[in-house]
Amino acid sequence: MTHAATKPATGTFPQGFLWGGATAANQIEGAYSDGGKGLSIQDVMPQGITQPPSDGPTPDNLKQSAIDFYNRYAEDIALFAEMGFKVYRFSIAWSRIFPNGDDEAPNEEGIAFYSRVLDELEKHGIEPMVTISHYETPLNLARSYGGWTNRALIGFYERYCRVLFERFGSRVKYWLTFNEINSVMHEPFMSGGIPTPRAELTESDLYQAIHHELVASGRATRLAREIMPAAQVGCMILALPVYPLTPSPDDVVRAMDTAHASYAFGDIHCRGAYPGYLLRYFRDNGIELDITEQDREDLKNTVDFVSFSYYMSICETADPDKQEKGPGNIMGGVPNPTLEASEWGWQIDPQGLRVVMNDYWERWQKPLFVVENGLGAKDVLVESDGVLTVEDDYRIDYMNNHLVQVREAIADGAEVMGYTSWGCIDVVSASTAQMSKRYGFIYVDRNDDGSGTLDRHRKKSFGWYRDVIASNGAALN
Ligand code: BGP
Repeated sequence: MTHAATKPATGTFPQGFLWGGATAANQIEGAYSDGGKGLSIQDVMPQGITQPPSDGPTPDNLKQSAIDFYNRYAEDIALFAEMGFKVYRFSIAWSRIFPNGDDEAPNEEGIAFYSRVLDELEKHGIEPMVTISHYETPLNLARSYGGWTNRALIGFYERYCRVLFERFGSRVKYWLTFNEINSVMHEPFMSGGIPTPRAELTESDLYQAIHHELVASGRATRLAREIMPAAQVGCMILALPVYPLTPSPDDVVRAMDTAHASYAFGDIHCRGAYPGYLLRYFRDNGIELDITEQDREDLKNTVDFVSFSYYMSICETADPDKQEKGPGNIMGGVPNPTLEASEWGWQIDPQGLRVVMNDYWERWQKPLFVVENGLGAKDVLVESDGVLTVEDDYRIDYMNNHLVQVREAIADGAEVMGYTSWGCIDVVSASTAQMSKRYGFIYVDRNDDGSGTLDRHRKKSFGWYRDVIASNGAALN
């Protein structure tokens, strides 16, 4: 690949490294029914993944108004520019473009909104990176079609992609097909728009849904190449390095099996075919999928780069008495006795980031992009020199330590395109739907009960990240 033409010296970041931040439409925009937008699955998830979905929108759903990015995008993007962002990763809400998902024609008001966002980014010289589907499947596709269990979604998704590529293709170079695609096995509703409760779904149902998403991703990649030859398309994986809890070979094999369950998504996206270990799993478990010849061709449209989120690592063990899982990013796993955890119980492991980057680079030899990483923490707004701020040294430590490991992975030889921290401005949490789980460099005055002015305040980490970007990483400790 051409991105990093020259290898950086040990301890530095490549020239042109894309520093920035990431968000998702449903966690920031609000205005859930404005501008012709239809409902998405998020409109019936007032408690995130902690409770079953509601029948319809409920007033306690913070995402319906979120941080009002829909109206305040210009102010927010100006703050990103002040930090020196080179790239901003955001998602397009499918239900703003196709309110019901199966509409024949797109909603022009939705297109106009994202066009205004792109204008603003261009004004500040910030490269856009678009996630096409980030946990916000149109509700109608979930309720009337069964979400991604239904092959019909491939066609609806392709139609949606065609509109995005035709309308925005000359302005957006970096595209991600599905956010954290490997999470469908664990959160079928949020990740795959599948309304059937997890306990009632068979593994065949889930793998069939996954297959449809993978085919859709391949078709989107082919379409992107036809319509926007200069574009780069990436897959997006929830990265979760798996360590054996003990040196016992039984634990090592168990860790390998768990790791395979996620590797499969990268293997298919990067190699264009199902890996042997997954075919074996299907055989051993009586899983038979409907895979057409055309599907096999579609899967061959492999991605240009691999993007991923990284928050934590997990352990695995074969010991039946130690199977209890700790909390974590969607999947969780057996806790690591050597690590500390965030206030939400996600174990903090900066070196795991270097491990996973080496692993992915060696496995797929595709450029990597860290598109999510950060610390969800409770922040306290204080006054300092007459300005409201947050003294978030804990966040600075977390991010510094992770970025040092990105630098190490680059020194190890991994080709890395960029880094976008998650929730660069405070957003509503995906898993808990709380505002109080904050990741941002920018504090948003909004509380879990919906109160607050929505004013924005620069945290201490704001200036720290600005210095890191301005020095291309040299300011890291
Ligand atoms: C990832 C999602 C994001 C995001 C992040 C943090 O799984 O892609 O949408 O929210 O995790 O998770 P949470 O919001 O649950 O703290």
